Amino acid sequence: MKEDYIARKERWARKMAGKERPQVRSTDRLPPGQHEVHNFPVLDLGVQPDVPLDQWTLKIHGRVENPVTLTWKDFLALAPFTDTSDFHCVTTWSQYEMQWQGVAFFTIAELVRPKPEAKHVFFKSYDGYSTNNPLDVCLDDDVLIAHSWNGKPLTRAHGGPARVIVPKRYAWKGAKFIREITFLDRDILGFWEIRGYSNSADPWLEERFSENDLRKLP
Ligand SMILES: Nc1nc2c(c(=O)[nH]1)N[C@H]1C(S)=C(S)[C@@H](COP(=O)(O)O)O[C@H]1N2
Ligand SMILES: [Mo]
Repeated sequence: MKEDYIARKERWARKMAGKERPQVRSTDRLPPGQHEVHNFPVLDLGVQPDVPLDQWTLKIHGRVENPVTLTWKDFLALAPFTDTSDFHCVTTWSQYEMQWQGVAFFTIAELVRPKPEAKHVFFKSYDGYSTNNPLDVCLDDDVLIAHSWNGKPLTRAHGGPARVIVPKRYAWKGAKFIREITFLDRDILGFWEIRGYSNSADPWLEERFSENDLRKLP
């Protein structure tokens, strides 16, 4: 795990320095069962919480050496990160070339310093939503907490003030309206994960529903 962390950190450092070569994209970049859209649909639980920036905080805690509660000003003072990735919603739409600006998850990890037993991350949002990911998934060099999309501040509909983006997972694994990030030594399922959606959620493996879910049976 230690060596793995160092390898990830090196990749992240190269990316932060702008030295990472652009990803090689396959000509067939659409995951199975998806179709391409250009209109960035909105998906939520019917609530788009209004969080004024002077009241916004992001609490980051759990199995870490240095728990923090960031204000909006603190958040913007962290190293800026920009990345372009494709976005895949489990309801079958995908949108390519989404440019996100914000703070790399790796920067957050460096700030709070996960303890050795931290293996999982739980995300909670201002609308009551939650989701979970393994720590190694979060430490990929394209995962970030975004405050802007295609050069403009995130709208409330799209999860502003800030949202998590995990490009290699279905989009429900990225919490909009992010409020709290907890590092854990065990896995806790989030909002959709306890309602029958896959816990691993890899679009290339078409992991939409959990293995025990009846909807997967013929
Ligand atoms: N807080 C919160 N985050 C969320 C959701 C939500 O309902 N609430 N929906 C998820 C789902 S299913 C998807 S596809 C994306 C949608 O993001 P968008 O509305 O910007 O397209 O956000 C994810 N994150
Ligand atoms: Mo979704």
